[in-house]
Amino acid sequence: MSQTQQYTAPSAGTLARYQMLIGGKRVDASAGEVFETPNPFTNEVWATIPRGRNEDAIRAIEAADEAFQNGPWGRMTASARGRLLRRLAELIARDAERLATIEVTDNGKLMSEMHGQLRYIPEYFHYYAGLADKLQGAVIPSEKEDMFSFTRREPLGVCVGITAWNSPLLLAAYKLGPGLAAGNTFVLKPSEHASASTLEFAKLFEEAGFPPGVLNVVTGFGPEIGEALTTHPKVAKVTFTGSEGTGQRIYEAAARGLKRVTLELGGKSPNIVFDDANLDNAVNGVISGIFAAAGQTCVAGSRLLVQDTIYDQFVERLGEVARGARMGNPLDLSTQIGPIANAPQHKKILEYLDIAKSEGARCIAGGAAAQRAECGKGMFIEPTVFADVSNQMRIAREEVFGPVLAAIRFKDMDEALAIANDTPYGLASGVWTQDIQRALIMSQRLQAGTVWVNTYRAISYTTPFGGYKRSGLGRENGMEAVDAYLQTKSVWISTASEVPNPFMMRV
Ligand code: TXE
Repeated sequence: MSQTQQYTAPSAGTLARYQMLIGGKRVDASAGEVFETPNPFTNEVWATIPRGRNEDAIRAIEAADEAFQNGPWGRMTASARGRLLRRLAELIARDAERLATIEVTDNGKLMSEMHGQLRYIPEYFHYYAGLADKLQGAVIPSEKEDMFSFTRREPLGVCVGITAWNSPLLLAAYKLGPGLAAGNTFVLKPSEHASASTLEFAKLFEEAGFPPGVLNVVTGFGPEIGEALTTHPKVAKVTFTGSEGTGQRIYEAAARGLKRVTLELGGKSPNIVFDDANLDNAVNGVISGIFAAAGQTCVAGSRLLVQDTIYDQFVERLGEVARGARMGNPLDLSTQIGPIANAPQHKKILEYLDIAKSEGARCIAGGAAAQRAECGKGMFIEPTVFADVSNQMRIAREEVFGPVLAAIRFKDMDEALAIANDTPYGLASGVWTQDIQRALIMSQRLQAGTVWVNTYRAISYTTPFGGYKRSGLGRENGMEAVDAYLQTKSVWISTASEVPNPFMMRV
């Protein structure tokens, strides 16, 4: 792909009309309702999405349950499940460009990033395809001479995956890879702000040869469709990526049915720069943490902690990069900062810019909606750097989810750690230093599910990902992720010729 290659939105000039996937059929919402989805760069409606409600969720859950209980999926060998996942991976790779274009049109992410993501997502499915037939139980060395015991690792049943708008397909891969490898069936609900790529992706399941009902996709607004998804008795597990508030509601609803839950919520991740760091690399690392994807990432390094000896010069360098960043059409490969994905998020970021200013933070770059010609009618925010931020300000405590950096000073490692850990969140963190001892101590003492040293925003299907504290529950990615989609059954087989005293427990 050349840097100058231009892409066009999938349905330029026409309105795409999407349908849900339930029980292997593409269907409208039962009530026939739809909602419109705008392209955040042009601000024009480009597609309609079914406005599913609880009754549609119930249809999908029943289809997933039928596929789990009675369909060929439940009887399929783990190796055969792996083969289907590998085929799916190949189809995603084949369609990477098309799927990436749809996601960019829907949520404004950069094509340069999405193309990379879509080429990487197949690796998730290859990894978990390989794991499918290695999920072994164990033969237990029983202390009872006449007993043969072993364990089986079995799927949970119907899993509901609820995803956010910032990376719908990547988040779906986090959930479907381990969940399907383990033998579960799924109902997936993408965000109402970016549903199209997931609906398009679902078509590949049919082509790959998955039995009907193994993956179902419903769409709609959380409050209108969420109750059935999180409380229906046939749902065994809910796995969610989104905001802390919605995560809490889902956790409460799922708890009433004693469902398993995995939650990946927001963060206020510290990116910490010591004065011995390679500062060119640190500048790039801080930029990638906060301005990539216009800051709309759960791991955004939105709190920059800089050692006081280099604070002023470092922050000024960031200001320069921010002011010079190329904004514009996300489909253009040379664009560095695209639009904000949706109107409520744009409004929320603008509110935080006002809050930061009223709290006394010093704005050294950006600080407003972008008015540049190349931004057209899109919902853009200028990449923003606030200096002289204290860790008690709201701009340092609450997730903004936009290109807004809050820069805080520290004196030494102890103070950096105290500030970094003084947050309700714990999703990620970054450390920039050339001192190995300091890097190790920091990685040990930072309260976060991920610590990046001299890098930022790196992910892998091989490496567990998830939050400490209020950033979530459980882990996605890596071998550990699959455990959350399995339950253990212990099987006891007596080799004795008779049953001993039936009035006593067999201990
Ligand atoms: O999130 P929600 P929103 C954060 C970010 C952003 C804020 C709001 O700070 O500003 O969340 O974004 C579904 N039952 N993150 O409003 O509400 C909803 O339909 C069941 C961080 O989009 O959490 C969507 O599919 N489902 C995040 C999903 O929950 C419900 C990434 C997420 O929506 C529901 C994106 C209900 N009652 C935003 N209500 C991250 N961790 O990366 C809503 N939903």
